[in-house]
Amino acid sequence: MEMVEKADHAQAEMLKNFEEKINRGDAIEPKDRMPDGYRKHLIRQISQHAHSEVIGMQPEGNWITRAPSLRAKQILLAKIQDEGGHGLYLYSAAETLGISRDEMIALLHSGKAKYSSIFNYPTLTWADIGAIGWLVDGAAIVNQVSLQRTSYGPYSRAMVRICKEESFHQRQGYEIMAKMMKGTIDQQEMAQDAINRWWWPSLMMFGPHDSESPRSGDAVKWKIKRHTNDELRQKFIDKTVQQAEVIGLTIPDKDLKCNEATGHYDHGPIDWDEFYRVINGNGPCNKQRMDHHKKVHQDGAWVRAAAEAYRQKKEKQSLN
Ligand code: BYC
Repeated sequence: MEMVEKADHAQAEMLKNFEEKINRGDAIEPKDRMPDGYRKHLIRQISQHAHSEVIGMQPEGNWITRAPSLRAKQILLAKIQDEGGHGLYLYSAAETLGISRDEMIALLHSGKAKYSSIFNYPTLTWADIGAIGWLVDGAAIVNQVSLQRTSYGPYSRAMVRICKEESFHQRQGYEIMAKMMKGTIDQQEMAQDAINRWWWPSLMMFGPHDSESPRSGDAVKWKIKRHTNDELRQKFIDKTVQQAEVIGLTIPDKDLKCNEATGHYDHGPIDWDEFYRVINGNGPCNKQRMDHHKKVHQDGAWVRAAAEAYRQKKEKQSLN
């Protein structure tokens, strides 16, 4: 009985210290004691974020061989390489919480871990590469700037670097769209078609409305999320509508209008049936994305085995 009481007391003390830290706005670091729910919440979110970065390389990789100039190809290659790097920082941040890379990949392959809905749509034309950079990276920046102040130290620090690279990505996408809008009628139509297809899925990247978001309660309480899904979506809409106007693109939402009372753009309804279809594995490219990831992971097994053999050899040498 006494031992149970002692354990309860220690648990209550840990919770009190943790909550005080969160309330003061201090970062939680890997060696700090933290509630199990906080650890699990972060493992889920950070690993899903990492998977999104890596799976996101697929739709863009599809256009490396078809980029319209050497300059465009170099920029696209650099961008895709950055996304791979973001995945690696994020897997490392998640590993500090006590899960291994292998476990995270196994959860992805079994369908238990999600990745961003946006990467289950196909890239049909070069303008889609512009739309991804401008809208998808644009949406990612809005979310990630907010996450720079997330309460978990390693996640917050990874975000600082990632945001710097994402702003270059957003600009390269906007440049592609701006260039096409100054081009031929066919190019302008291609750019408009891309925004017609990518606009609504980009809004879905922020997740369900706050009233339908089961994870938000804990995330806000623990300061993992510093802004809610709807707040960030609104921020993205407000800044993107103006960018579209500057280059002559039309946002495909007939209900979109500036609300003078709030100072924000009101928008039409989002198709949440489509969102849930996609996150439950039935989007246009879910199967293709997962099949490709599994194949490449399997094909790369020899690289992981060689790296491990090299590590063991070095360890042995250092002991001699
Ligand atoms: N897609 O309670 P909610 C990039 C899930 S990559 C799929 O609101 P939460 C880039 C959610 O996981 C950008 N699933 O959850 C890369 C939950 O399901 P589980 C990726 C989604 O976590 C390459 C359920 O729906 N960014 O930038 O509070 C090239 C209920 O949702 C989505 C991040 O990952 C979605 N869109 O909020 C270019 C940012 N939305 O897990 C660009 C970090 C919701 O309970 N993540 N779900 O089974 C976050 O900020 C938050 O996790 C979310 C969702 C805002 C995404």
